Amino acid sequence: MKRALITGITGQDGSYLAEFLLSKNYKVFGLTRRTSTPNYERIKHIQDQIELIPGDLLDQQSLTSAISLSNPDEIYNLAAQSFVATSWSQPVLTGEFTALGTTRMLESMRQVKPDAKFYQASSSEMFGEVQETPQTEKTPFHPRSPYGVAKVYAHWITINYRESYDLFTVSGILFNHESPRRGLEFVTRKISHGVAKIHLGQQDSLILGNLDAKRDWGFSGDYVEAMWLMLQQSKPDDYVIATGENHSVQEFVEAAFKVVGITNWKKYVKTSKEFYRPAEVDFLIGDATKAKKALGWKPKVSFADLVKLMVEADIKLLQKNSQ
Ligand code: NAP
Ligand code: F7E
Repeated sequence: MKRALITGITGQDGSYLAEFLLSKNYKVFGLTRRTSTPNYERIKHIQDQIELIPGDLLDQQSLTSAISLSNPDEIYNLAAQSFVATSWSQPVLTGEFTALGTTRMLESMRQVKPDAKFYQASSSEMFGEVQETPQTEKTPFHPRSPYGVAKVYAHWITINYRESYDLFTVSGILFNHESPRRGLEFVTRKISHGVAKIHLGQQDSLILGNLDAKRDWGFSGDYVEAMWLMLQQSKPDDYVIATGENHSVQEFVEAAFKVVGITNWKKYVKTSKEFYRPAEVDFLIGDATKAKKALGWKPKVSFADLVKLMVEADIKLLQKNSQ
């Protein structure tokens, strides 16, 4: 039985990846940090099948212990301060978690389990102000937020440990991927949850920021498979994972209102400077040709299906909560 350690197991991707690896018959370990109230909402349905190990990206010893205890064949480093907007109000913490946290994980792996395979959660935010379209593994980076800058550091330190110590380390450059488990502050979930509330008469309006930003949105459940595939290759390499299609925030809004039969969405949507960013990433679209050829990966859930499944899941959730 293969063994995997997932950092960030309580997050969106961590929960889908844990499910996926269990379906492949892995023994799954997850790193969790201490909280004063439990935050196992996304993994409660599989909690009896996985083993949680306490630890924090800020604490080197706890990472070394987690790797030593789990003795993993594969390490998936998904933990990070992942919300771009927060990275301006907490830039140092974002650097500590998202950038240096990766070095700490790599260093602990090098010391304790150098033959493990390591996956780093790199991001399309590294492309920021895009230097070419569509973006590939070869597109130069120009990050536009402290988060993006931290991810560029983490990306290069992952490559550096591969080149310096001959470790099996890979970076997946994943474009935005969403699901009903997405945090409520990210724009897609904010919209699907807001539209569900408006539909149920629990909210009158939805206040958003820049409606013109365009993103290449896929489904998280599809993207965790790509992470696993990268670690099944004979050689470590980096891959872009994306749908190859992009849509504006406004298009997401329109599609979400359409799911509940509302066409005059402008009646409900307001914008506020509060949700604009100091430096915006206007336009992202990925080219996943390399992953398609080398990994045989392709996305399964379309944009329209993603919007529908998120809005419908939020309606169900709100109905359940109000019972
Ligand atoms: P998420 O839902 O925000 O989950 C982040 C996870 O990291 C949570 O489990 C969180 O734990 C954990 N974490 C944060 N700080 C930590 C610390 N100091 N020590 C230990 N654990 C810590 O993020 P996601 O959407 O699943 O994304 C997973 C990874 O992929 C992240 O690295 C993200 O930056 C990257 N990424 C995401 C996307 C996307 O579109 N989703 C695209 C590209 C890259 P708590 O539950 O305790 O907060
Ligand atoms: O913003 C615009 C906002 O916060 C998307 C993370 O998973 O994907 C994610 O980062 C766009 C931006 O995601 C609101 O200005 C408008 O242009 O959903 P988001 P993100 O910043 O793209 C990447 C790949 C990651 O790696 C990150 O970890 O939507 N927008 N109005 C808004 N955004 C938010 N959050 N809220 C609004 O009201």
